[in-house]
Amino acid sequence: MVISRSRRSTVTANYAKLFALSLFLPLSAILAADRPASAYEPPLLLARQDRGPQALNLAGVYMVRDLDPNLTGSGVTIAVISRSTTYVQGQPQNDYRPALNHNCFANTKFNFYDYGLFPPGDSTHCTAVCSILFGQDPDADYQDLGQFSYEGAAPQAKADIYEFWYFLTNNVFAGSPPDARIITAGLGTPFEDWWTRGIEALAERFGITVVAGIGNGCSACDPVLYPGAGANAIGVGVISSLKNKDTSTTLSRFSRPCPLHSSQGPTADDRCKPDIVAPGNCLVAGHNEPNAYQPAGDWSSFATPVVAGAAALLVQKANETPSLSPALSPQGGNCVIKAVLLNSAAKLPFWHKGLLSKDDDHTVPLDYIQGAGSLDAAAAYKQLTAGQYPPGDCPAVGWDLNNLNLSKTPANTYKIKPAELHGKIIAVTACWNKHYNTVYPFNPLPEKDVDLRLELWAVDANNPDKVLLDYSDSIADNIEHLWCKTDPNYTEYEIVVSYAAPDDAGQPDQTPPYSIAWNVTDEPDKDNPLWYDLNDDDVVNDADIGIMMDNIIAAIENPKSYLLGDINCDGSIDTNDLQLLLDHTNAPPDQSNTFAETL
Ligand SMILES: [Ca+2]
Ligand SMILES: [Ca+2]
Ligand SMILES: [Ca+2]
Ligand SMILES: [Ca+2]
Repeated sequence: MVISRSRRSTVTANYAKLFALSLFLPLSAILAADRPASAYEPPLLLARQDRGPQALNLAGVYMVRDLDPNLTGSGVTIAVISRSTTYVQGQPQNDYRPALNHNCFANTKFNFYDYGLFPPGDSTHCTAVCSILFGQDPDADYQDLGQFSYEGAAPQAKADIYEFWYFLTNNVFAGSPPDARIITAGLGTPFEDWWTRGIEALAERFGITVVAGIGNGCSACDPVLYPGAGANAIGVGVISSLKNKDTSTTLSRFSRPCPLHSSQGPTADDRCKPDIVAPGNCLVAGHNEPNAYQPAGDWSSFATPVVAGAAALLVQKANETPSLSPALSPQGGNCVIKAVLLNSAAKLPFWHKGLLSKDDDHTVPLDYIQGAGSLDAAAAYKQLTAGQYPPGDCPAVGWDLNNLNLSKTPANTYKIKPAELHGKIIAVTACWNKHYNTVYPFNPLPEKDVDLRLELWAVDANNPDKVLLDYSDSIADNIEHLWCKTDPNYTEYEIVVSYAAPDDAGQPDQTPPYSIAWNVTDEPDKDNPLWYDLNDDDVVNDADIGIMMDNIIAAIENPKSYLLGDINCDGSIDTNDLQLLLDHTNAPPDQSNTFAETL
């Protein structure tokens, strides 16, 4: 292999860094052939080319529909909040609607809510969002992909499209909920405002699931955006496409969310955000031609309808299954949907709680970039349909919607016996709503809020002493999350949700409804190339080694920065991780040929 001048200088620079770090690793390892990251594709990444957008396939939405073909969004209303594209002297010009002449909307049941002061116009943004949610076109065609069936996440859902300012004045200000179980918005503001709190209040008062984009990261100069950053909403971040010149690859293969493209938490008041991430680069309906499709790009606005569409399928299932009806309850139904989506989310490589170090793992429930992880709609479907169980003996997968009472039941215990213990993780998520005043300016009511705590105990039937394996107790979040390895010495586990400070006179006698979801899942797959392909270019080579070494230094200089590279998940980035990366850069000789083609 001929090494170009630029590549040779990269390699030289990497050697210099190695020397600076006084590393003891054998330098010969770095001379190993590059390894194509594409050599491995986990099952979820395998594309079904006959339907799209592929982002919905990756997020498990099509798998849900395969598991339960009845789930199309039928009977579910989704309220889409859409901003007018044009403003004149601060006045929205009513161009907020999807392009109704597009083929994929031929059968969509749209209703529109606006002031009607100007003739309605189309919005490119709303056209894209609505195609991800409601689109249906069996004869879709796109240049690199050929013919395929375009299927939005919930094509038979009722689509209620609200002009943003109309929604704010008619619904939020008036405290009047839309006739919908789901509100979704691909917009936001960096600061909490009366209307973002008003949306929080709607979620709390009526149990409506609010799904909103978290913002587009440093490159768009965005901090986390409200209402997605609000305590009662589900804030959605975006997973980046793999870097590749081939559009069909960027539309079907994704890596991780990165701070450049997906805004990172925590919020100003130290809460974890986002809550969940999803791919956003969907093929979406074009604005001008009835049969045109185009890639949406890696924006959280388009990851948001992927999550909202998955939530719509869960709501439909709950609509049609009486035993799942608590998921629709005005008193905390949104918490059930949130707990189910977050607890079933797939951890992407390098997921960790809060900062890289483990010091904060008990007090920070989620990852500041990934939230609870990547949407896995099929796992969420299984989590929801596993059913509700009251405290006591429970199956290994389930959920509950319940209350605590300071004097009668200050704690609830859910006992599980996983069938398998080796290489397993017990995942538990609890969430509840924060309180807001019901009238403008919808101020928070912290005196009514509760602080809960989540614990996981290992139990030995022959020994009265239980072992506390893990706990999650944030003082700021209204969510707690556990992601804990099973201990093969124990077959029984107790999940305890309790008041964090039962002796605190400020805690309410009765908690608001909390939802808890638990399941037993597999440990992260260390063969996933995304552990080693640090720059998302689909190849593991010395560019990744360079990033690893930069990050080793940066982690020392700024422990609070969000950095990739803790491959062995011990809470630090160091030479042990570098060795693991070098091990995976060392490919068999026949794969070095594939490398040339991959580039
Ligand atoms: Ca941490
Ligand atoms: Ca807590
Ligand atoms: Ca790479
Ligand atoms: Ca490490």
